[in-house]
Amino acid sequence: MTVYQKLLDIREQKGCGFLVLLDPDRKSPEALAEYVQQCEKAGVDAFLFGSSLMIANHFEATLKTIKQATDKPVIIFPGSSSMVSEYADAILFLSLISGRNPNLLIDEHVKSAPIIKMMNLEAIPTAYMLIESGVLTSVSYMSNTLPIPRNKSDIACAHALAGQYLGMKLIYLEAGSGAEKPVPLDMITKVSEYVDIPVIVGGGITDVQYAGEVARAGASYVIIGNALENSPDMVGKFARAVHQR
Ligand code: 1GP
Repeated sequence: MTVYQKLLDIREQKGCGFLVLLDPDRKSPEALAEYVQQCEKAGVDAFLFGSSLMIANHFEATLKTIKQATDKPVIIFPGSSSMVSEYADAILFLSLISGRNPNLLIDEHVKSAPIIKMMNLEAIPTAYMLIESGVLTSVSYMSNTLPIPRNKSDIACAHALAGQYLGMKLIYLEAGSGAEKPVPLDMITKVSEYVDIPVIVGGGITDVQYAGEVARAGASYVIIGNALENSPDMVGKFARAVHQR
């Protein structure tokens, strides 16, 4: 079964899936492996693995260690075309469709596609959309693109539908890691109702109640990074909030 099918099954069974972001720049491989086991026991459905910067030089070694620690899907969430590895279960093949930077609409893809094929890695075409979140985020700065204004759900809907018509399999509404304000609930509902493909929502979700509200607003998957890195004992509470939509 493909990882994409597994993600669809999770949404079907639980209403909303709970994903955790693992950042190799933040923890050692051993610490991440321990964290992954804790997350799996607490009800996490799958992991995204990546960073918009990648300072640490142990991408592959960390992935290998993580894969040995969990049976849940580990999906690369790449910050650039160099973040590809055969140790992952799949890769989000991201197009930053909210921006107008041609490198992130096609160029990085051309560089990584032959390597992904060679590694027999599952690529999941994903429409990645940055949503304004209060402060300039790393992903907005690094990608040299403007986010969609947070009060313009109609613009977000038009982008998401264009992504669907281009053949994307997922929409990712991203406020940015550590965002001051997460994606607004109203926008999540409107985009989820407007498109037929699943919607991932992440960035700046720090409290359990909001995570539940994101799920109830219509997100297919909620992704959390920072908030759990700082307090891993909260994983179970977030998982229950997301699954009880
Ligand atoms: C980043 O959406 C993810 O791509 C997670 O963000 O670290 O703010 O939870 P946080």
